[in-house]
Amino acid sequence: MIKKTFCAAALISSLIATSAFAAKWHMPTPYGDANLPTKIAHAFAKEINEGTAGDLDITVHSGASLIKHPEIPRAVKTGQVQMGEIFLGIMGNTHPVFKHDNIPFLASTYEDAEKLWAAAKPEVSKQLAKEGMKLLYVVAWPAQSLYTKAPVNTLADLKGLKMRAYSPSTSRVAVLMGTTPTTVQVPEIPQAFSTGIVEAMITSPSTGVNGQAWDYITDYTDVKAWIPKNVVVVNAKAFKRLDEKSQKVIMTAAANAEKKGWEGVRAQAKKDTQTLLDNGIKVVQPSAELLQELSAIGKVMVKEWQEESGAEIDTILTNYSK
Ligand code: PCA
Repeated sequence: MIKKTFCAAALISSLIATSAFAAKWHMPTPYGDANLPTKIAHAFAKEINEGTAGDLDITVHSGASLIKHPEIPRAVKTGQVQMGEIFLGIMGNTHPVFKHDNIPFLASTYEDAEKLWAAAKPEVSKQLAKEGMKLLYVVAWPAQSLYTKAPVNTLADLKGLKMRAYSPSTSRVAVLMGTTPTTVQVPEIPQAFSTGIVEAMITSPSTGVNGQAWDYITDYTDVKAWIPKNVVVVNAKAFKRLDEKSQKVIMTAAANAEKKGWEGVRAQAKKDTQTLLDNGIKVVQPSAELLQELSAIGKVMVKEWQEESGAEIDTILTNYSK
């Protein structure tokens, strides 16, 4: 009897402890569970759940299941959710600093992409803070290459095609390529191709594999034009309200996540390119002329970008060239 009372009391006090201190946070992400950034997001949340002994319990809602991708920045900003993952480029219309991410040949190796991120990070972080968000980490996608229904030697081969876009900058790339941009989110890619809404796209081998690109395209020209990133952010007020120990757990988990991303992306790129090949897609290296044409577009875009917001962009470019 005494024992039973004790157990009940222990149970009640543990319930009180849970309800008084455990915070339940929600973290919407745009892409499905098969993607590297989403796997990293799950591991990140787990590390925090364990590191705070359950005081901070983060649920990852992948594949835009809780909030549609374009709505995620606002959801975090307004505190509707506490954390979120966003493709950096989609914020290009909010502020030009986010556009560093989708410019052809500004950074097309993983080493340069890391350098570009180091150069852009202070400005991106500042801008996010103005929007009430704290930067936690980024995860890079494999380099972006060209998917088409016929071989491509030069841009002339693409003229007039309907090109998928996924950010303001990629719409601009499409226009400068002589194609017509249409914004299509990842889950809608297969249907957009089968209904003729788009006829070509530039994205990672991962997104191609994810959407079984072999069902609707034949050629993959490995231009590796840019290496974009997802960013994970936390609502600044929600972060401030946490005790110091929990804040530290989050920042350590964020640093681990970012490291995992840079380490994992190269192998992921190789593996997914092989899967494209295995499924019958013709994977070819780009012609020198095509590369030249695309890098000329990159130069135009850097110039336009500088004109948009001189001071911040010059800081990024100066940091990057060091
Ligand atoms: N996949 C995402 C973003 C970049 C990538 O490789 C997409 O295609 O929308």
